[in-house]
Amino acid sequence: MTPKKILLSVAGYDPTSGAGVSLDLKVFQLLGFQGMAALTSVTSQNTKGVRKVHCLPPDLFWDQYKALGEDVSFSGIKVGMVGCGKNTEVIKKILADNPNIPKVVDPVFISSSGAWLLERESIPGYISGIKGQASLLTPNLEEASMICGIKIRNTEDMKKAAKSIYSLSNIPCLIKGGHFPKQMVNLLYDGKEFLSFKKEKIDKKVHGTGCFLSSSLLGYMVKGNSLEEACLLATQLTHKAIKNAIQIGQGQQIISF
Ligand code: PXL
Repeated sequence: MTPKKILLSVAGYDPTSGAGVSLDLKVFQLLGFQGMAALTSVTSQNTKGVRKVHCLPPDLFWDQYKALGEDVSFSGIKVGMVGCGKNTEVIKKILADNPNIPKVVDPVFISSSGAWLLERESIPGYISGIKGQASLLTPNLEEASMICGIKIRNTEDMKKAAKSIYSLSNIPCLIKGGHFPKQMVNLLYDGKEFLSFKKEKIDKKVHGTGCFLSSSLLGYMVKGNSLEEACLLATQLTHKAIKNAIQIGQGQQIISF
């Protein structure tokens, strides 16, 4: 049997496994990859919300990555929750250390329950620090506004924001429009043109949809799909996973597949 390709998740731990590294690893497995992870941070939370965020020391975070990297080679990297400003330096080093593989950065700043997963003041330095170092950025509407300062109310605003984020980061950008009231539009800007990926809106409060989308995007890119194809396939798979989401606790539903 040929060995499976290895994908690395660089993200935080969510004990519900509805988001964060443990969700990423399940998505990697679903798409036929071997998953590994370097943990940035640990949260305490349940389906009702995040209670605590603990950032791991940058040297421990870096050492997890180094130990794996000295032993195996990665075919792709997904970056999710960073946890704190100090760890953005380590993210920069990890991305720069892997120039030739697909890398998806999900700029996770705030949980749906309102907890900061990266301090607001660290956001501009994080985005400028990873300039040109990833294949795709996947902010939601709120995160996109935090990066570029543009308030997004419609698809025209989304286009302005995507262009602005591209000029700040030099990285193609897929803005996730799942949080629009009526429609679900993911908008891709690759520095040249816009492409939109639409689905009917599912009326459910589901945790972890952003993690699911970004890790499946990485999987589809590593399988050899173009950015456009990967966005289409990952939007469809995420839609299916949201449809299958289950009520497991007393708060938000979690993705199930
Ligand atoms: O969905 C964003 C997210 C990502 N990663 C971890 C999280 C959360 C939200 O709570 O806890 C670890």
